[in-house]
Amino acid sequence: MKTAKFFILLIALAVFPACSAIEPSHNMNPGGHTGEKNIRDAPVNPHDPEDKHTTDNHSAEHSFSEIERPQKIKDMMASRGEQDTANPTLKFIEPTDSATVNGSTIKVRLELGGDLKGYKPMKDPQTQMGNHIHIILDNQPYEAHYNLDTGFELRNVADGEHTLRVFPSRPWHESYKNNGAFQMIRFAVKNGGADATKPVTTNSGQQMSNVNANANTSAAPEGKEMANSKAGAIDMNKPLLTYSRPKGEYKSADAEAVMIDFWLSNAKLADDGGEYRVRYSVDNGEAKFIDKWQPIWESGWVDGKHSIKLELVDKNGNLIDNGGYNSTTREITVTR
Ligand SMILES: [Cu+2]
Repeated sequence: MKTAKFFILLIALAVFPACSAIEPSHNMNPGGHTGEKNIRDAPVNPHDPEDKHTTDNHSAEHSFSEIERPQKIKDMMASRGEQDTANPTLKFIEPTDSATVNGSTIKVRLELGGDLKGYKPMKDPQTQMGNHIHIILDNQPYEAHYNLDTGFELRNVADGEHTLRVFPSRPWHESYKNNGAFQMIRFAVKNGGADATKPVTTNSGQQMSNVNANANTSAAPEGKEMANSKAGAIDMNKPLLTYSRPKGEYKSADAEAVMIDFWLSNAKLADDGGEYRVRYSVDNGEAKFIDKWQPIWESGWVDGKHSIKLELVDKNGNLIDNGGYNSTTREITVTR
């Protein structure tokens, strides 16, 4: 049976020269194989970039490879002066930890501190880029918060328990990883009356609504309609992996190298002197490992939807569970 499926796949690959022609199902479970077989001791770069569409023993997967930090990001870093060595810290002004909010709109107000070295969140009107804060409700994709003066509104948040995670980010979405940069709180919504049937924008963009319910504020806060979610059963003292990137849509030059970035709490990776590893896979493919807490860049993307899975595991490859947040799968769209 397995062999038969494999041959059907070979035929499919031969018939469709572009792999995007067999999406969308190919990226979820290619050929029915689980992607689990190579988990242990997987070499970092076993795929020859040249054998992308041939029909050898791993033809069902595209070949992704880890590449070094792209030059354009190095250039941006160089042009930012000392900012990349800053140690920004965040503090929740609102909501506070364990707060109960009556209403489905959650106002998030943050205070930035620490050794900033010129770091300031702000969206450049020309480039639509800039330093910003990543705000994560429960384990949803993050929202980008650029203007700390106006605050950010999470709208249509469902009744019940929630977690909120925040950390500062650079214009290219790489997070700051210093002590105090990451903050996490719990809060609850009561009688909020959120509409669970409301269509929610996908995670593919930063679609900011201009509708401001509060007519008295001069500058409208940034904000977003949130998908229906609730908090995981998180132990804040246990190892926690926070998925940050990739997210959304990657077009043309941006699709050449896609950054994988995350936040780690209460856990050190193997090459940082700890006992944990971050395991990742693309399109349910071969499992690879990150043993140092820093972003990596992957190349080899073809047009279409792709899934990225990030997990926190121990040295033996066992998942370290923490309320479900330590194993997160996201979908991105690539248009080259
Ligand atoms: Cu970002």
